[in-house]
Amino acid sequence: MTRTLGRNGMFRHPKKEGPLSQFSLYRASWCGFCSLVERAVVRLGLEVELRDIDADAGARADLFEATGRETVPCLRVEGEEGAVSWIHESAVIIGFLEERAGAR
Ligand SMILES: N[C@@H](CCC(=O)N[C@@H](CS)C(=O)NCC(=O)O)C(=O)O
Repeated sequence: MTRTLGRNGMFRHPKKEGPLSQFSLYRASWCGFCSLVERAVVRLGLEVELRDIDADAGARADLFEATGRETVPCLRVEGEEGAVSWIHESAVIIGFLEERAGAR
């Protein structure tokens, strides 16, 4: 199952004219570190697709294929030109999102 926090999963830098990126948060409902990231997404007013690795076997498979782990939270970042990166660690993810939101 795919849900989106925010409007449509796409994010444009609110303060600068920047590239359009798409963020997908791989998460699980029981994961407290995931909740921390989700709260930051709401606080920062970002739009992030949620991919639940328990509810969606494809999401779990995508995460494992890309990272070699099933650890959540993990943020998939796809830039406008298609470059993809995967970020683990809730504190690192939140720091990245804060920077992208212009919050620091
Ligand atoms: N230090 C990490 C901890 C992440 C973590 O421990 N995730 C747990 C769920 S809360 C997990 O995915 N464990 C299963 C695994 O690593 O395969 C963070 O802050 O994101």
